[in-house]
Amino acid sequence: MKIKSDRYRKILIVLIPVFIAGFVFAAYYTFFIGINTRLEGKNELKIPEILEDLNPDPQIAEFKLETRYSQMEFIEGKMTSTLGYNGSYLGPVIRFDKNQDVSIEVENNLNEPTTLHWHGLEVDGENDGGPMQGIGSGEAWNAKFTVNQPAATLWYHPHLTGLVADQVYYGLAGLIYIDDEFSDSLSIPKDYGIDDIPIVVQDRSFKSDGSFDYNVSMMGVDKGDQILVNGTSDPYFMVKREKIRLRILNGSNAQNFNFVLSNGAEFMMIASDGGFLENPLEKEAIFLSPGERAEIVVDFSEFNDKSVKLTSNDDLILEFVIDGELEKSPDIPEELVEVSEIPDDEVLNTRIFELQSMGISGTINGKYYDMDRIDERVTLNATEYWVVRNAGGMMATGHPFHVHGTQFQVVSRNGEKPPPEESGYKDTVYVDVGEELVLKVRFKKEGLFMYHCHILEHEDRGMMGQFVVE
Ligand SMILES: [Cu+2]
Repeated sequence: MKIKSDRYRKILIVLIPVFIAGFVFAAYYTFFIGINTRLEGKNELKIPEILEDLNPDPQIAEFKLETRYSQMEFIEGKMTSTLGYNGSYLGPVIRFDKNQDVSIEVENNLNEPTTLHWHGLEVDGENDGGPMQGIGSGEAWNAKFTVNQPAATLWYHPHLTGLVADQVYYGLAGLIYIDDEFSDSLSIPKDYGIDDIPIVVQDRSFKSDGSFDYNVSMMGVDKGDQILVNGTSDPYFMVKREKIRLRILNGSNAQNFNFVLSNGAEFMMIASDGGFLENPLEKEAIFLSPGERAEIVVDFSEFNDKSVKLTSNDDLILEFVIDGELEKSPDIPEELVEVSEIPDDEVLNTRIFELQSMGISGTINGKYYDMDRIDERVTLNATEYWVVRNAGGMMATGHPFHVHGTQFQVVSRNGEKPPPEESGYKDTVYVDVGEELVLKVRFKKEGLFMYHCHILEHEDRGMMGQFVVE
C-alpha cells in the first residue's frame, strides 16, 4: 500500500508543475501574446493628465501652464520635434467648477510669442487670450476669471495671428472641462480615463525622418496622412462591456470629420460645444468641423465583437478593444438638463457676416483682419441675430465660424430649423458653401473679442474680425 501511494505521489509531483506551467502559459498567451498579436503596431491611447489645482480652497483654483519645446516618438524609433504645454505634446486637461474663481499663469518658454485663448469660455476680453494678449518669449501672462457657465467640454490653444496654425500643429492645445451640480449628479459615465474619455482628433503628416510634414500651399491644406488621438498614432483603447462617454474635439487645423462606429451601431449624443443637450440624441454619425466638440455615449455592452472602431470617411480614428465581463451601467436619463433660451423679445440688432475664401486666404464682409480696426460694437447683455453666409469664392470651402466670449444658439440653417445636434449651446458652427445660418447671440462680458473662421490657416491669413462689447 505504501509503495503504491509513493508512486502516486511521484506522479503527482511531476504532473502538478506541468499543469501549472501549462495553465500559466495559456493565461499568458490569451492575455498578453494574443492581445499583442491583435494589436501589433498599435499604441495604447494616451490619456492626458489632469492639471493640478495649486490652491486647496475649493472656491479658488490656481493653475500653471508653460509652453515648451519637446520631442515625441509618434513613429517607432523616430523622434518628432514638438511643442507642448507642461509636457511633450498637447497639454493637460484643466478642470474648473462652475462659480470657481480661477487664476492661471501661462509662461512662454518658446523663442517666439504666443497667446492662450480659452475656446468657449465666457470671460471678459482682457482674459480671453486673443491676439491682443501676446505673451513674449520668456514672459508670463496671468488670466483671472470666475467660471459662470454650465458644465461643458471646452479647449485652449494659442491665438497669435500668423502663428496659430503652426503652434497648434506642433502640439499646443488642450481640453477644459467645466463641472457643475448637474454634471456631478447626472447618471452618466464620469470616471475620468476609465469610462469618461477625452478624444482629441488631429490629422498630421510626417517626413521619413519622423519630423512633422506641415505643408500649406496657396490652394489650401492637405489632409494629414495619419490621424492622432490625444497625440497617439494608431491608437487602441481597452474598454469593458459597459457605457463609455467620449468627449470628442476636432482639434485639427483644417479637416472635417464625420465620426461613425465600424459596426454601424447608434450611440447617444449628450452634449455639444456649450454643454449638455436637453435630451440625449440617438445618432449613427456625428459631423465635427475644426474647433467643434461633441460628447457621445457608446454602449459597449450591446456589442458581441471583440473590436469596434471609430472611423471617419473610411479613416481609422481609434480602435476599441472590448474586453472583460458585462458591466451593468445605468441608463442615460431621458432628460439631461434644461437648456434655457436666449430671450429674443428685445432684439437690438441684426448683423451680417459674409464669408468668402480664395484657397488659403479668406475675408469676412470683404475685409481682412486689422488689429487697429473695430468691426462691430455690441451692447452688453443685448440679444442680437448674427446672419452668417458662406458666399463661396475661388476654390470655395466650408468654414467653421467661431465667436469668442459667448455661447450662442442656432436659430436656423438655410431657413429651416437646425438639426437636433445644433439645438444646444454652440461656439463654433460649420457653414458650408452657399449656406446661411442665423445665430442668436448675447454677450455677458465686456471687452474686445474675435469672430473668425476656425480653419487655422484662414484665421492666420486674416479671415477674422473683432468686436467690442460695451
Ligand atoms: Cu475658413
